[in-house]
Amino acid sequence: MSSPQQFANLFRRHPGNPILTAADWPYPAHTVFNPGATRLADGTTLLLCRVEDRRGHSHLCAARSANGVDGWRIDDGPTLLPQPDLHPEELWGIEDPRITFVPELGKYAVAYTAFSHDGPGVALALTEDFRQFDRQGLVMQPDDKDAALLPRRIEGHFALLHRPTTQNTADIWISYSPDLHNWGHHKLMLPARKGAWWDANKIGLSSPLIETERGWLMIYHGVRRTASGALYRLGLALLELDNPERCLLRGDSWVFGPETTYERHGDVSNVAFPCGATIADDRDTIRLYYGAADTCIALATGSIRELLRWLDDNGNPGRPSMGGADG
Ligand code: BMA
Repeated sequence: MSSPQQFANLFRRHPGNPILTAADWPYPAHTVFNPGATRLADGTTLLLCRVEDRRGHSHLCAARSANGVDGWRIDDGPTLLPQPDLHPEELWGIEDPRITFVPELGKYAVAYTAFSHDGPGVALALTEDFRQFDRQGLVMQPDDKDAALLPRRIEGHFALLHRPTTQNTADIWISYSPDLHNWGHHKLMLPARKGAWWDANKIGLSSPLIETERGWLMIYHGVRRTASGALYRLGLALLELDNPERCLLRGDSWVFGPETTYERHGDVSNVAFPCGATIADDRDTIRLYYGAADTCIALATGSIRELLRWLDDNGNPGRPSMGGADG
């Protein structure tokens, strides 16, 4: 049994939270949440927000800000709508985008959840400007979600992290492709921990992996089912740069979870769910954009250096039988 871990306030909520709500939208929207995030070449922060309408279906809408905090310019209408005629897997909407800039392509890859009768699946679209999108269709069949591409090839192959639902569990997997169309070499990467842990029942990638000198920093969400519903909180792991299947460190404790009113109460209570993060000009400050209670968008900031230090002090390489880092 490992000793209790040190509590740290690794992410600080922005005092202006929530930074975006449906009331800010230029057209009718029920809720706005779970945004993908990136910084454009000129430094502008772009959020690709999930917007749910009153049918209960979601589409994506871009919001841009010079400082990533306020002064958001929101597209006048939906930026990316479901296209069920061409893509029946999008019949009930598109959700939870995660954005990766891929220098080799000179394009942003947006991995999102396409939702239909068959359940959630992973779809991919490429874009240069978040105005025109080149849809690649489903890349992982249902049930699968929480996906993001790595920004560069690993041993000659594109790599996608995703979260298939398998028998009784939902763990993070990695798959590889030579061309973004054909996918294979599927490997279990990080398992839900089972038992009495904060990340016992389901885990999934939060923002896309962050490349650091020490390895790929992973922020993931963990779900614990309780008598009064699910709790969504965040944990950290560090993966080897040239072989992200190898987990170097995984923290036993969660580092961020629902505490404030806007995280505790909403359409789905007790949810803090980031799909995107950006790095500030100092190359250390991380801005984590998250959906709060499936209702609005909030921001918390942290320091990559502090997150790595916390993992050094509190992470462990784990053992397969414990569902730890090497599991
Ligand atoms: C997950 C996803 C997210 C959502 C979360 C909490 O399974 O569907 O879109 O924010 O549940 O409801």
